[in-house]
Amino acid sequence: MRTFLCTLFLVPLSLLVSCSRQETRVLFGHQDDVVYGSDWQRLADSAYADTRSCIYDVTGQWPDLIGFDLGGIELCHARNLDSVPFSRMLEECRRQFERGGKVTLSWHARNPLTGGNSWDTTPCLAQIIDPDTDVHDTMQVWIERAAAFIAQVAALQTQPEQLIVRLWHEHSGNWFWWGREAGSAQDYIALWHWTRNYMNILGINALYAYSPDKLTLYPDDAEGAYRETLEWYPGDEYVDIIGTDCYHFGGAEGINDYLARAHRQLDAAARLAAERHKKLAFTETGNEAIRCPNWYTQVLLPLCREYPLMYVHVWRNAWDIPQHFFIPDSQHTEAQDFIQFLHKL
Ligand code: BMA
Repeated sequence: MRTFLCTLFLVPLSLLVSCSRQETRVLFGHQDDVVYGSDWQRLADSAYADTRSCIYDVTGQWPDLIGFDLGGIELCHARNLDSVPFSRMLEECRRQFERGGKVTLSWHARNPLTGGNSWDTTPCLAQIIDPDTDVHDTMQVWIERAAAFIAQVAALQTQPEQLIVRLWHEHSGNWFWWGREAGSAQDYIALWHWTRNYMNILGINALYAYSPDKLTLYPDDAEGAYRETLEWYPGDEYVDIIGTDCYHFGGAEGINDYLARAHRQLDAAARLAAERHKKLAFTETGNEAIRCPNWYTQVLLPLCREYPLMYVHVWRNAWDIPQHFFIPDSQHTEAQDFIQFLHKL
Protein backbone atom coordinates (compact mmCIF):
# COMPACT_ATOMS: atom_id res chain seq x y z
CA MET A 1 0.00 0.00 0.00
CA ARG A 2 2.79 2.37 0.91
CA THR A 3 4.48 1.63 -2.38
CA PHE A 4 1.20 2.22 -4.13
CA LEU A 5 0.68 5.60 -2.41
CA CYS A 6 4.26 6.59 -3.12
CA THR A 7 3.82 5.70 -6.74
CA LEU A 8 0.60 7.70 -6.89
CA PHE A 9 2.40 10.64 -5.39
CA LEU A 10 5.51 10.31 -7.51
CA VAL A 11 3.89 9.96 -10.89
CA PRO A 12 2.25 13.38 -10.98
CA LEU A 13 5.43 14.95 -9.61
CA SER A 14 7.62 13.43 -12.28
CA LEU A 15 5.09 14.43 -14.91
CA LEU A 16 5.21 17.98 -13.61
CA VAL A 17 8.99 18.03 -13.80
CA SER A 18 9.02 16.73 -17.36
CA CYS A 19 6.34 19.23 -18.39
CA SER A 20 8.20 22.22 -17.06
CA ARG A 21 11.50 21.11 -18.58
CA GLN A 22 9.78 20.77 -21.91
CA GLU A 23 8.24 24.20 -21.59
CA THR A 24 11.45 25.97 -20.68
CA ARG A 25 13.78 24.11 -23.05
CA VAL A 26 15.58 26.21 -25.62
CA LEU A 27 14.46 24.96 -29.02
CA PHE A 28 17.08 24.16 -31.63
CA GLY A 29 16.60 25.00 -35.28
CA HIS A 30 18.41 24.09 -38.49
CA GLN A 31 17.96 25.65 -41.92
CA ASP A 32 16.64 23.33 -44.67
CA ASP A 33 17.12 20.41 -42.27
CA VAL A 34 14.76 18.03 -44.04
CA VAL A 35 15.41 18.79 -47.70
CA TYR A 36 19.15 18.20 -47.96
CA GLY A 37 22.41 17.70 -46.10
CA SER A 38 26.06 17.97 -47.12
CA ASP A 39 25.93 14.67 -49.03
CA TRP A 40 22.25 14.03 -49.73
CA GLN A 41 19.33 15.88 -51.27
CA ARG A 42 15.62 15.59 -51.71
CA LEU A 43 15.14 18.41 -54.12
CA ALA A 44 12.91 16.80 -56.73
CA ASP A 45 9.60 18.48 -57.36
CA SER A 46 7.57 15.45 -56.45
CA ALA A 47 6.60 14.88 -52.85
CA TYR A 48 8.58 12.11 -51.18
CA ALA A 49 6.67 9.55 -49.21
CA ASP A 50 9.06 9.94 -46.28
CA THR A 51 11.31 12.61 -44.89
CA ARG A 52 14.99 12.58 -44.10
CA SER A 53 16.49 15.03 -41.61
CA CYS A 54 20.06 16.12 -40.84
CA ILE A 55 19.21 16.32 -37.12
CA TYR A 56 17.35 12.99 -37.09
CA ASP A 57 20.30 11.28 -38.83
CA VAL A 58 22.60 12.24 -35.92
CA THR A 59 20.25 12.20 -32.93
CA GLY A 60 17.21 10.07 -33.76
CA GLN A 61 15.01 13.08 -32.89
CA TRP A 62 13.10 15.33 -35.25
CA PRO A 63 14.11 18.99 -35.27
CA ASP A 64 12.26 21.36 -32.93
CA LEU A 65 12.50 24.06 -35.56
CA ILE A 66 13.22 24.08 -39.29
CA GLY A 67 14.14 27.17 -41.27
CA PHE A 68 13.21 27.75 -44.90
CA ASP A 69 13.93 30.71 -47.15
CA LEU A 70 11.50 32.29 -49.60
CA GLY A 71 14.10 33.86 -51.94
CA GLY A 72 12.71 33.45 -55.47
CA ILE A 73 9.02 33.43 -54.50
CA GLU A 74 8.86 37.09 -55.59
CA LEU A 75 9.54 36.03 -59.20
CA CYS A 76 7.16 33.06 -59.04
CA HIS A 77 10.09 30.66 -59.28
CA ALA A 78 9.28 27.03 -58.63
CA ARG A 79 12.41 26.71 -56.42
CA ASN A 80 14.04 29.01 -53.91
CA LEU A 81 17.56 30.41 -54.27
CA ASP A 82 19.04 27.19 -52.85
CA SER A 83 17.00 24.97 -55.22
CA VAL A 84 14.34 23.91 -52.72
CA PRO A 85 11.02 23.52 -54.57
CA PHE A 86 8.33 25.61 -52.89
CA SER A 87 5.93 22.68 -53.28
CA ARG A 88 8.31 20.52 -51.24
CA MET A 89 8.79 23.28 -48.67
CA LEU A 90 5.04 23.36 -48.12
CA GLU A 91 4.91 19.61 -47.75
CA GLU A 92 7.74 19.64 -45.20
CA CYS A 93 6.07 22.48 -43.25
CA ARG A 94 2.93 20.34 -43.08
CA ARG A 95 4.91 17.35 -41.76
CA GLN A 96 6.82 19.51 -39.29
CA PHE A 97 3.63 21.03 -37.87
CA GLU A 98 2.01 17.61 -37.60
CA ARG A 99 5.01 16.41 -35.56
CA GLY A 100 4.40 19.40 -33.24
CA GLY A 101 7.47 21.30 -34.45
CA LYS A 102 7.97 24.88 -35.55
CA VAL A 103 9.05 26.57 -38.79
CA THR A 104 10.91 29.85 -39.30
CA LEU A 105 10.74 31.61 -42.67
CA SER A 106 13.23 34.17 -43.95
CA TRP A 107 13.23 35.93 -47.31
CA HIS A 108 16.34 36.65 -49.37
CA ALA A 109 14.32 38.80 -51.77
CA ARG A 110 15.89 40.14 -54.96
CA ASN A 111 16.71 43.81 -55.39
CA PRO A 112 13.49 45.20 -56.91
CA LEU A 113 15.31 48.02 -58.69
CA THR A 114 17.96 45.98 -60.49
CA GLY A 115 16.60 42.44 -60.36
CA GLY A 116 19.92 41.43 -58.78
CA ASN A 117 20.01 39.21 -55.72
CA SER A 118 19.71 40.27 -52.05
CA TRP A 119 23.42 41.02 -51.95
CA ASP A 120 23.09 43.57 -54.76
CA THR A 121 23.26 46.70 -52.59
CA THR A 122 22.37 49.18 -55.34
CA PRO A 123 20.41 51.73 -53.29
CA CYS A 124 16.67 51.23 -53.72
CA LEU A 125 15.06 51.53 -50.29
CA ALA A 126 13.97 55.18 -50.57
CA GLN A 127 12.36 54.48 -53.97
CA ILE A 128 10.70 51.31 -52.72
CA ILE A 129 8.80 53.11 -50.04
CA ASP A 130 7.86 56.03 -52.29
CA PRO A 131 4.40 55.12 -53.63
CA ASP A 132 4.97 57.17 -56.80
CA THR A 133 7.69 54.86 -58.14
CA ASP A 134 7.64 51.75 -60.32
CA VAL A 135 9.92 50.05 -57.81
CA HIS A 136 7.23 50.53 -55.19
CA ASP A 137 4.71 48.79 -57.47
CA THR A 138 7.16 45.94 -58.03
CA MET A 139 7.66 45.56 -54.31
CA GLN A 140 3.91 45.53 -53.70
CA VAL A 141 3.58 42.57 -56.07
CA TRP A 142 6.53 40.81 -54.47
CA ILE A 143 5.12 41.26 -50.98
CA GLU A 144 1.78 39.90 -52.20
CA ARG A 145 3.48 36.81 -53.65
CA ALA A 146 5.52 36.16 -50.50
CA ALA A 147 2.46 36.72 -48.31
CA ALA A 148 0.33 34.35 -50.39
CA PHE A 149 2.87 31.57 -49.81
CA ILE A 150 3.26 32.39 -46.11
CA ALA A 151 -0.53 32.26 -45.77
CA GLN A 152 -0.48 28.72 -47.16
CA VAL A 153 2.19 27.70 -44.63
CA ALA A 154 0.33 29.40 -41.77
CA ALA A 155 -2.86 27.52 -42.63
CA LEU A 156 -1.06 24.20 -42.08
CA GLN A 157 -0.35 24.84 -38.38
CA THR A 158 -1.83 22.30 -36.00
CA GLN A 159 -0.91 24.12 -32.79
CA PRO A 160 -0.55 27.77 -31.73
CA GLU A 161 2.68 29.66 -32.46
CA GLN A 162 4.26 27.15 -34.80
CA LEU A 163 5.18 29.63 -37.53
CA ILE A 164 7.80 32.35 -37.17
CA VAL A 165 8.23 34.89 -39.98
CA ARG A 166 11.56 36.68 -39.79
CA LEU A 167 11.34 39.80 -41.92
CA TRP A 168 14.21 41.79 -43.45
CA HIS A 169 16.89 40.14 -41.36
CA GLU A 170 20.47 41.30 -40.69
CA HIS A 171 19.64 44.87 -41.69
CA SER A 172 22.42 46.22 -39.45
CA GLY A 173 25.02 44.79 -41.83
CA ASN A 174 25.93 46.26 -45.21
CA TRP A 175 25.47 43.13 -47.34
CA PHE A 176 21.74 43.24 -48.21
CA TRP A 177 19.91 45.93 -50.19
CA TRP A 178 17.73 46.57 -47.08
CA GLY A 179 20.85 46.93 -44.94
CA ARG A 180 21.79 49.85 -42.75
CA GLU A 181 23.75 51.74 -45.40
CA ALA A 182 20.89 51.50 -47.88
CA GLY A 183 18.68 54.03 -46.16
CA SER A 184 17.48 55.52 -42.90
CA ALA A 185 15.96 53.66 -39.98
CA GLN A 186 12.63 55.25 -40.94
CA ASP A 187 12.85 53.78 -44.47
CA TYR A 188 13.64 50.34 -43.08
CA ILE A 189 10.81 50.53 -40.56
CA ALA A 190 8.40 51.67 -43.31
CA LEU A 191 9.32 48.58 -45.36
CA TRP A 192 8.76 46.39 -42.31
CA HIS A 193 5.36 47.95 -41.55
CA TRP A 194 4.25 47.62 -45.15
CA THR A 195 5.24 43.95 -45.31
CA ARG A 196 3.75 43.11 -41.95
CA ASN A 197 0.53 45.03 -42.62
CA TYR A 198 0.04 43.05 -45.79
CA MET A 199 0.43 39.81 -43.81
CA ASN A 200 -2.33 41.12 -41.54
CA ILE A 201 -4.59 41.83 -44.52
CA LEU A 202 -4.32 38.13 -45.40
CA GLY A 203 -5.02 37.24 -41.78
CA ILE A 204 -1.77 35.32 -41.43
CA ASN A 205 -1.38 33.78 -38.02
CA ALA A 206 2.34 33.88 -37.18
CA LEU A 207 4.97 35.24 -34.83
CA TYR A 208 7.17 37.93 -36.37
CA ALA A 209 10.88 38.16 -35.62
CA TYR A 210 13.24 41.15 -35.81
CA SER A 211 16.90 40.16 -36.12
CA PRO A 212 19.80 42.57 -36.52
CA ASP A 213 23.35 41.24 -37.03
CA LYS A 214 26.58 43.06 -36.12
CA LEU A 215 26.10 46.42 -34.41
CA THR A 216 28.73 48.97 -35.42
CA LEU A 217 26.91 52.29 -35.67
CA TYR A 218 27.55 53.55 -32.15
CA PRO A 219 30.38 53.12 -29.60
CA ASP A 220 31.35 49.49 -29.04
CA ASP A 221 29.69 49.23 -25.64
CA ALA A 222 26.40 47.95 -24.23
CA GLU A 223 24.61 51.28 -24.63
CA GLY A 224 25.69 51.60 -28.27
CA ALA A 225 24.39 48.12 -29.09
CA TYR A 226 21.08 48.78 -27.38
CA ARG A 227 20.67 52.15 -29.10
CA GLU A 228 21.20 50.64 -32.56
CA THR A 229 18.88 47.68 -31.85
CA LEU A 230 16.18 50.10 -30.67
CA GLU A 231 16.58 52.63 -33.49
CA TRP A 232 15.64 50.14 -36.25
CA TYR A 233 13.04 48.31 -34.12
CA PRO A 234 9.74 48.23 -36.06
CA GLY A 235 7.61 48.60 -32.93
CA ASP A 236 5.70 46.58 -30.39
CA GLU A 237 2.63 46.01 -32.57
CA TYR A 238 4.77 44.57 -35.34
CA VAL A 239 7.25 42.32 -33.56
CA ASP A 240 6.79 39.24 -31.35
CA ILE A 241 10.37 37.96 -31.17
CA ILE A 242 13.50 40.04 -30.78
CA GLY A 243 16.65 38.24 -31.81
CA THR A 244 20.10 38.62 -33.22
CA ASP A 245 22.28 36.92 -35.84
CA CYS A 246 25.94 36.37 -34.95
CA TYR A 247 28.46 33.93 -36.45
CA HIS A 248 31.73 32.50 -35.21
CA PHE A 249 34.66 33.09 -37.59
CA GLY A 250 38.25 31.94 -37.43
CA GLY A 251 38.36 28.60 -35.57
CA ALA A 252 39.57 28.38 -31.96
CA GLU A 253 41.32 31.77 -32.22
CA GLY A 254 37.96 33.31 -32.99
CA ILE A 255 36.21 32.18 -29.79
CA ASN A 256 36.82 35.35 -27.79
CA ASP A 257 35.77 37.60 -30.62
CA TYR A 258 32.61 35.54 -31.20
CA LEU A 259 31.65 35.54 -27.55
CA ALA A 260 32.24 39.27 -27.22
CA ARG A 261 30.06 40.10 -30.24
CA ALA A 262 27.38 37.57 -29.32
CA HIS A 263 27.17 38.84 -25.73
CA ARG A 264 26.94 42.45 -26.81
CA GLN A 265 24.21 41.71 -29.38
CA LEU A 266 22.28 39.29 -27.17
CA ASP A 267 22.48 41.67 -24.20
CA ALA A 268 20.92 44.41 -26.32
CA ALA A 269 18.24 42.10 -27.73
CA ALA A 270 17.49 40.66 -24.27
CA ARG A 271 17.16 44.12 -22.73
CA LEU A 272 14.75 45.28 -25.43
CA ALA A 273 12.80 42.01 -25.30
CA ALA A 274 12.42 42.28 -21.51
CA GLU A 275 11.34 45.93 -21.69
CA ARG A 276 8.78 45.24 -24.42
CA HIS A 277 7.61 41.85 -23.09
CA LYS A 278 8.75 40.04 -26.23
CA LYS A 279 10.24 36.61 -26.76
CA LEU A 280 14.01 36.42 -27.22
CA ALA A 281 15.82 34.24 -29.77
CA PHE A 282 19.29 33.63 -31.17
CA THR A 283 17.88 33.83 -34.67
CA GLU A 284 21.05 32.72 -36.52
CA THR A 285 24.41 31.54 -35.37
CA GLY A 286 26.98 28.90 -36.21
CA ASN A 287 30.59 27.97 -36.76
CA GLU A 288 30.92 26.99 -40.42
CA ALA A 289 32.34 23.44 -40.75
CA ILE A 290 32.57 23.41 -36.89
CA ARG A 291 36.20 24.47 -36.96
CA CYS A 292 36.93 24.11 -33.25
CA PRO A 293 36.54 21.01 -31.09
CA ASN A 294 33.51 20.74 -28.81
CA TRP A 295 32.16 24.03 -30.13
CA TYR A 296 28.59 23.08 -29.37
CA THR A 297 29.04 22.16 -25.69
CA GLN A 298 31.95 24.46 -24.83
CA VAL A 299 31.08 27.63 -26.71
CA LEU A 300 27.42 27.71 -27.78
CA LEU A 301 25.87 25.92 -24.80
CA PRO A 302 27.21 28.24 -22.06
CA LEU A 303 26.24 31.23 -24.18
CA CYS A 304 22.68 30.00 -24.67
CA ARG A 305 22.33 29.28 -20.96
CA GLU A 306 22.92 32.91 -20.10
CA TYR A 307 19.74 34.07 -21.84
CA PRO A 308 16.04 33.19 -21.67
CA LEU A 309 15.98 32.08 -25.29
CA MET A 310 12.97 30.67 -27.07
CA TYR A 311 15.25 29.15 -29.70
CA VAL A 312 18.68 29.07 -31.29
CA HIS A 313 18.91 28.52 -35.04
CA VAL A 314 21.89 27.46 -37.17
CA TRP A 315 22.23 27.71 -40.92
CA ARG A 316 22.16 25.05 -43.61
CA ASN A 317 24.28 22.00 -44.37
CA ALA A 318 24.65 23.00 -48.01
CA TRP A 319 24.37 20.33 -50.68
CA ASP A 320 25.93 22.78 -53.17
CA ILE A 321 28.89 24.34 -51.31
CA PRO A 322 31.67 22.15 -49.84
CA GLN A 323 32.39 22.84 -46.16
CA HIS A 324 29.32 25.09 -45.85
CA PHE A 325 27.70 23.15 -42.99
CA PHE A 326 26.75 24.02 -39.44
CA ILE A 327 25.75 20.76 -37.77
CA PRO A 328 27.84 17.57 -37.90
CA ASP A 329 26.65 14.44 -39.71
CA SER A 330 26.77 11.15 -37.80
CA GLN A 331 30.33 10.36 -39.04
CA HIS A 332 31.77 13.71 -38.05
CA THR A 333 34.14 13.95 -35.06
CA GLU A 334 31.82 16.54 -33.48
CA ALA A 335 28.70 14.33 -33.67
CA GLN A 336 28.89 13.22 -30.00
CA ASP A 337 29.46 16.76 -28.82
CA PHE A 338 26.44 17.92 -30.80
CA ILE A 339 24.28 15.16 -29.27
CA GLN A 340 25.43 16.20 -25.77
CA PHE A 341 24.66 19.81 -26.58
CA LEU A 342 21.09 19.00 -27.59
CA HIS A 343 20.59 16.94 -24.42
CA LYS A 344 21.72 19.81 -22.26
CA LEU A 345 20.17 22.71 -24.12
C1 BMA B 1 23.69 32.16 -47.17
C2 BMA B 1 24.42 31.01 -47.83
C3 BMA B 1 24.02 31.01 -49.29
C4 BMA B 1 22.49 30.87 -49.38
C5 BMA B 1 21.79 31.93 -48.55
C6 BMA B 1 20.30 31.74 -48.51
O1 BMA B 1 24.07 32.33 -45.87
O2 BMA B 1 24.07 29.79 -47.22
O3 BMA B 1 24.64 29.93 -49.94
O4 BMA B 1 22.08 30.99 -50.73
O5 BMA B 1 22.29 31.91 -47.24
O6 BMA B 1 19.94 30.52 -47.93
